[in-house]
Amino acid sequence: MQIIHAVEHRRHAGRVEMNAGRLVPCFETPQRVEIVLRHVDDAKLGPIVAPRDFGLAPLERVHDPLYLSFLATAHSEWRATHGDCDALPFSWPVPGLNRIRPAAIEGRLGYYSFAADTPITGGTWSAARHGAWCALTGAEALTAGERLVFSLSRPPGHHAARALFGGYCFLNNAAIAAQYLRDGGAARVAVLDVDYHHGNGTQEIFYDRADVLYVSLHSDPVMEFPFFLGHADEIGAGPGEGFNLNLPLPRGTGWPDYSAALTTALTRIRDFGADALILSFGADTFRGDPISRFLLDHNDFSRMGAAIGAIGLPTLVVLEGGYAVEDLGINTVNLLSAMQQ
Ligand code: Q9C
Ligand code: ZN
Repeated sequence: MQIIHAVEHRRHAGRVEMNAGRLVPCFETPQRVEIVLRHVDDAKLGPIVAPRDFGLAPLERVHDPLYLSFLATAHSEWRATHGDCDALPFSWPVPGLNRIRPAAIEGRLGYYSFAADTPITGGTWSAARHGAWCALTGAEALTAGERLVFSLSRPPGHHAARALFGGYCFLNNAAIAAQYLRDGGAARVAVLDVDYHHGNGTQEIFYDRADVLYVSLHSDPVMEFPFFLGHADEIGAGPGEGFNLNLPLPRGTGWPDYSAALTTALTRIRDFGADALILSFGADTFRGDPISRFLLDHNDFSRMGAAIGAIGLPTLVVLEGGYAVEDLGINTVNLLSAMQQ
C-alpha cells in the first residue's frame, strides 16, 4: 500500500492544552507520527512518499476561505501582541451572544473554534496544509487505481468543521479527500470514523448531503468530548436525511460490543453502494489511551482491519487520534496489515 507522509507535520508542536483545570503538555505530539512511521517502515507495509502541493482550491471546497485566511495569519497576529507563545482561544460566540466577527485576534480565535484544547503555533498552518495534501495525494492514488492508501499525517482532522478548529484539528483531511473524490467523478463516498471521539466536523460538513455517507462509532457525547454533537438521533437533514449514522457507545466498551456496532456500520456502508471508503482512523479506542475510555487491545485492531477490509472498497485510511504513543505504532500496523489481507 502507498503511505503518504510529510515531514512538515513536526512544525505543529503545541506546548500546552487546557485539561481538567490545568494547562498540561499537549497530548497530540509530533512523536505520534514519528512512532507510526517507524512501525510501518519496520513492517515494510509499502513505499512512503511525500504529498504533492494541491494549493488551497481543494481545501476551499470544504472550508470557509475566510477561515483558511485566519489560520494562515493567526499565529503571526498573536505573536505581534503576545510574543512567541501558543495561541489558545478563551471566549466563544455561544447562542445569546452576537456572532459578529471581531477584529482582535483574541476574538477571532474564539469565533473560529469550539474548544480550548487546540493551540495554534508558528508552524501550525504549514503542518495542517501538508496534512491535507497527504490526504489529497492518497485520494488521487485511489483515483489512479490503488486499493489501499494510508495518509500518515498530523494534526488530525475530524473535529474541524467548515469554519471551526478544535479537538486538536484544523483542516478536515477526511472530508477534503471525500470531496476531492466526488469532484473527480465518484458518485458516492462513505466516511467511516472509528476514532474514540465523534467526528463533529465531518458530520457537519456533509450533514445535508446524500452523496457522502458519514458513519461513526464513538464514545457517547453525553459523557465525552465533543459533548455537543454525536447523538444517535442525528440522522442528517433535508436531502441528507438517512445519510448520517451515529453509533455512540458507553465508556468501558470492549471488543464484543464494539464489533457488533462495527457490523452495523459496515452493513450501512455496503447498502449505500459507495465507490470508495475513507477511514478516519483513531487508535484512541485502545485500552491504554491516556484520555479515552474504551478497552480495545492490540489484537482488536487486527480484527477491526479484517472486518473493514472485507467490504472490498478502495480505501483511504487517514490518521486521526491515538495518544498512547508507543502503542499507536503497533495498533496502526495491526489495522493496516489486516486490511491488506
Ligand atoms: N484536554 C482527536 O482524537 N480534548 N481529538 C479535550 C482534554 C479533546 C481528541 C480536552 C480530545 C480531542 C482527533
Ligand atoms: Zn479522538
